[in-house]
Amino acid sequence: MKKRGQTQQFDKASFKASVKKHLITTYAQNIETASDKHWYLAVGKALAEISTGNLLETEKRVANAQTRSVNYFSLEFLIGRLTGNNLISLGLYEQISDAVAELGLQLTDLLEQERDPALGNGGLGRLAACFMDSLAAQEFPSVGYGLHYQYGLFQQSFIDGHQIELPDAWRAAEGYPWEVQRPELNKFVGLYGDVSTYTDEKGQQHRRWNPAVTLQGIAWDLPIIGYQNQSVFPLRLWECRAPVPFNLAKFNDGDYVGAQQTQIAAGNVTKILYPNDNHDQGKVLRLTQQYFHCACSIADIICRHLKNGHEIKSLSKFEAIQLNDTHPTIAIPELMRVLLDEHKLSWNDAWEIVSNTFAYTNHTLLPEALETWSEALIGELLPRHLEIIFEINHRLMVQVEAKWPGNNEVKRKLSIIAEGKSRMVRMANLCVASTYAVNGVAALHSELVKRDLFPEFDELFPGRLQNVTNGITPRRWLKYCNPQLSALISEKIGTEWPAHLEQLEAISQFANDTKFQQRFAEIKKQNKQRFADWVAENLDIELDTNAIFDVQIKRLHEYKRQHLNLLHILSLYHRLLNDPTFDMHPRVFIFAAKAAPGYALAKDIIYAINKVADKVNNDPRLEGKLKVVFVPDYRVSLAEIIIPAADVSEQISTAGKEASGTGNMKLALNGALTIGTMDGANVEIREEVGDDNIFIFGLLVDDVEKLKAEGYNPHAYYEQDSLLKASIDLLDNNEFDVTDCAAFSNIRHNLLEGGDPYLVLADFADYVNAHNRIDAEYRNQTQWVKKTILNTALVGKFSSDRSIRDYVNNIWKLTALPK
Ligand code: NBG
Repeated sequence: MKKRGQTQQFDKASFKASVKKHLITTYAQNIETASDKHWYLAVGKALAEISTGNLLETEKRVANAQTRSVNYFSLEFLIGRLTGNNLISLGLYEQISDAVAELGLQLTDLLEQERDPALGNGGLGRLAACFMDSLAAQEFPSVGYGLHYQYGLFQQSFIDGHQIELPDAWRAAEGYPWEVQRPELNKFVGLYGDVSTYTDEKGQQHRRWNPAVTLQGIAWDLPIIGYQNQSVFPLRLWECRAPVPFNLAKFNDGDYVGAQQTQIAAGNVTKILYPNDNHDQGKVLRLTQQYFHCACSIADIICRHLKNGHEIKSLSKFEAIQLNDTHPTIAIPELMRVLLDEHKLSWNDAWEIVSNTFAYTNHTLLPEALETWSEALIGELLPRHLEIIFEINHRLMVQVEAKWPGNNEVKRKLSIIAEGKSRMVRMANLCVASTYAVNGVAALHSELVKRDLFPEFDELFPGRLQNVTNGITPRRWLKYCNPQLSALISEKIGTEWPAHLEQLEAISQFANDTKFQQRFAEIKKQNKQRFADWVAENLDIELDTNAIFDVQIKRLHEYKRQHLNLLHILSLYHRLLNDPTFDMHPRVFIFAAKAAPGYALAKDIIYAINKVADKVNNDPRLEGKLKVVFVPDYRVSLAEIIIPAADVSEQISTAGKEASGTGNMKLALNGALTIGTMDGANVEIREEVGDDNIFIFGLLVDDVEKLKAEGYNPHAYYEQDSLLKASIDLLDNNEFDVTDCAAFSNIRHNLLEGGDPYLVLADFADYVNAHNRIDAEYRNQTQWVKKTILNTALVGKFSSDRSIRDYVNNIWKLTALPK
């Protein structure tokens, strides 16, 4: 038997033969004329052969281990390109690079052919991908459950500075080489219809849902390859189709459109990923997606459980289900329905299982992101589920009455059903009432979940509310994306760190070592050059790598305050032109961000940044000191070249609004210094790297609340601070070549007459000060490089391996697979 727990065994000759075989037989290409794209597909397929074998092997080991698995339910998995990363996990990067070189090809060119599978919006989806990687790296039995969207997050381009959205067909016409269909796992899912009561042969009454519509769930597996351990776990994505391909009778009658209607409607369910980050749009199709996802996944878990020879009653002993935000909450009533109506369990037995199976992660406090669904809509689409939700709520209200007798106010607050003109089902309340653990995603956020969002629930269910600070996978976010820095680290501290990131601390002993500093700085410089070359080639903007590369990359949202960054840029522009004594080290401000298509102000901010960029990049009076680059179509593969090139990491959300952030961790790990507010995981990053190695500014959570309570007046700041006034006024005059004047005035209006809801003006002065400190400190390169080394060295805590261990120990209670 081959020994496990090592890197994959590899036979170069047979690998090359397999690539050629796929090129010819799978993709019908001639060896002599095949394009890089077809070679990439063939290489992907040849590698997928290895991982699919290991996936089946791992499934058997999980079944034999007879221990608990976690099922990670998420509407989003922002996995990014798989091929390069999978090569790292297989431990075959060098060997495959050699093998394809012998075929006359360059591996890096082939890897560029892969389109990012953008099956997520932002941090929440990327976190799910990092978590899957860390589960596999540590061999914890796990399945990721998601949707097989035909189109991922829209592709973004700019026309005259405006965001344009195009469909993202992430799968090539030839298919995605890493995915395999699992037809034996396909499922049927009902919708609509009614509920009836019947009496069984034992004389017991039961409820039965008679759906009016049936959909089919097609199972696709993507391999999650454990880091150099040969275990492979599935990311199982459901595609929706109609059970019958088309209506033959209608077709024969000549009604060609009518004949396809059911198939079209079913196809729409998994057609697109909803492009909203931190925002709930409340669309019927979205609820349908959520239910379709949950119904397929719950059915799959139960099938597996029974197939492994277990009784239904022992479900929670073998399966935990983690709800990634409230998006898959409908899984709770779905599991109740299956246990009550299909397995004929009593309410108490079913509830015992459900409330020991589910756990829920909250990722936001923003009211507009907390999902609610109209009771009428749920009643129509899922009539049986609504009954079950009512019963859960009834029992919850009994508990509330027992704890706070006669207190209707607490009842109104905790109720799953919100009263009002149209009654709404609050998914977060349903989650807290039905799960055994609820967690926030950074220490500060988890405190606010307890203090502000669910204080009474915390009293009612002591200990249920917990914290698990987010993390990022060091394999993709250092080893893969920054190969030179990785090599330097390995040279100094050995090669174990990608699986034990806390070992990086040993690097801090070299922080004052001149030789090491030089090498560290040289690598940063080369990474800046790599990115500058990309920008020159793709955006036709020349960047000087001696400038400070100042990076803000994340979804565009008012609370993330890209417009605060913009105001600072305008202030520099103003000073460079008007203050002859002003001196600054050259800076390049780099943005990348998608705005939700329906988020008008976010789009205006993109437009404004683009217009300011056009001007400053071409204004000779600035002598090249100020450059602004807005990189279109932000995605994982772009993050992989921007992050290693960053000197400064902008994490400038209004305190209390960013639950955690994870880009902050990636940038610090790659040696960028954070300029940030005391928000989300910035607080913990500061704790780790120390006050001297981070630039903290701005109001604290309590200050924000106090200022708002006192009656915040942005005009006062505008009038009193001449630099702020000059910067805002630049939004108003004809300094920039603006065709859409409304976009500029909307931003100005939002900040002044609109009341500046995210306190941009209140934080401006302190933000400018922090930037002035950055400017001064960057000029002392020895000190600066020392700080960047310490950032890399001291952020080991933010490995998603540690986050997963926290979940495993405190929530999921899993055992790693035996070797
Ligand atoms: C996001 C938060 C981020 C956090 C990620 C992952 C949602 C609803 N929330 O701060 O805004 O890092 O979740 O936890 O997308």
